[in-house]
Amino acid sequence: MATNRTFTMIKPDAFGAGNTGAILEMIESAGFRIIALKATRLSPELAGQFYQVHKERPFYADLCQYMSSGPIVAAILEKSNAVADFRSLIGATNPENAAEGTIRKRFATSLEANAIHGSDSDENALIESNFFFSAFDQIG
Ligand code: RTP
Ligand code: MG
Repeated sequence: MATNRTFTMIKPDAFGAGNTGAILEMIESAGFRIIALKATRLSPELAGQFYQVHKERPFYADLCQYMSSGPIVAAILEKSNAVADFRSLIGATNPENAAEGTIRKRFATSLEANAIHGSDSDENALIESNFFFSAFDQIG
């Protein structure tokens, strides 16, 4: 399979708990190459734009508040089968259902505060990457 890319965010709960280094280590150990990386903080408006696909969902307002509650780390990652393999590495949305060895099993504290985001398609990976990074920020 051709090498391709996904996008991730280490969410405010995991960043605030000091788990960024351990999570990046799991990501690199799983064979993902970091193409772009930054620590930043979303305003409620930017969080709302990022998750606008969920704007009709009952958890949308809480999600925007939570995702803007503290700093996050955003990254673009490269690997063969990147989107699907990264979703496997992070585990189920609800950490109660996340498999052993996944990032959410190890670091998530609730359904909302679930430590990490992973793109759900190649198309969304590109949209989400461009939301945070210019071409200049990305190594080749
Ligand atoms: P993500 O987009 O962050 O990688 O998570 P996901 O695909 O596994 O889950 P998704 O359905 O896209 O939901 C986005 C994020 O919203 C929060 N959430 N809260 N309270 C709730 O019922 C609820 N459901 C989802 C989680 O932070 C989830 O990751
Ligand atoms: Mg999602």
